[in-house]
Amino acid sequence: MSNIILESTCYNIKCLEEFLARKGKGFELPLLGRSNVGKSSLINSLFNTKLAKVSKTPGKTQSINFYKYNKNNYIVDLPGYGFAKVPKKVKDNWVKLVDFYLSNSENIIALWWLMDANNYLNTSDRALLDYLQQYMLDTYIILTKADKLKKSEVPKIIKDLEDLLGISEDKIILYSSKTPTMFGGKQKLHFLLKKIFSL
Ligand SMILES: Nc1nc2c(ncn2[C@@H]2O[C@H](COP(=O)(O)OP(=O)(O)O)[C@@H](O)[C@H]2O)c(=O)[nH]1
Ligand SMILES: [Mg+2]
Repeated sequence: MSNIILESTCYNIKCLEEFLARKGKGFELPLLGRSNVGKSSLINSLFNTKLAKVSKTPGKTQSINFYKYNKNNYIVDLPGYGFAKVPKKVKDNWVKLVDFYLSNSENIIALWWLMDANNYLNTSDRALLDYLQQYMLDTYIILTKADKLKKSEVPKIIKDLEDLLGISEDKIILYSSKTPTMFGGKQKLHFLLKKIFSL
């Protein structure tokens, strides 16, 4: 059984303001990643649901989705970045929405930054590095599509990310939505959720 529900989908600042003004909310955990990285698939496979729309067309979802998790905490699905064929207007809207949310929410407890394990820290990920630094979030790296990796590639990937991001190994998690048990991914992420939200 799934223990999340999609509570709000925000396409504009007004909607975000209304969400952030709600009383009695718990913590929020935003999920960020390049479009097509596998964010929706991760949400669905992690919580045994089909709530998140999976799509082959990058840059489609330009909304912030608030999934209520375990009574009053929230998993926050941020719109994907790095879309090549998207008009400037859409990109500007991404910055506006994500900026507003990250700057104004007082309940963000950590960040899950999703990167494709087969193409990590690519140009668009790197472009986000400086941007994210200003928010000083407790960041975890989730490496998606890990089913496409050779096991022998894993140590180098972990070392690269440790070196380039200054993030410790225990904050880097390999995950496959196709085979969630692989690398103990699903179990590790559920354990992490409990830790992050102090459940
Ligand atoms: N092989 C593999 N493909 C995946 C995985 N997760 C997502 N995909 C595929 O990647 C594409 C984008 O997935 P989606 O979850 O919609 O990405 P989002 O844009 O980040 O929400 C879809 O075609 C998925 O089937 C994974 O763990 N392994
Ligand atoms: Mg998605």
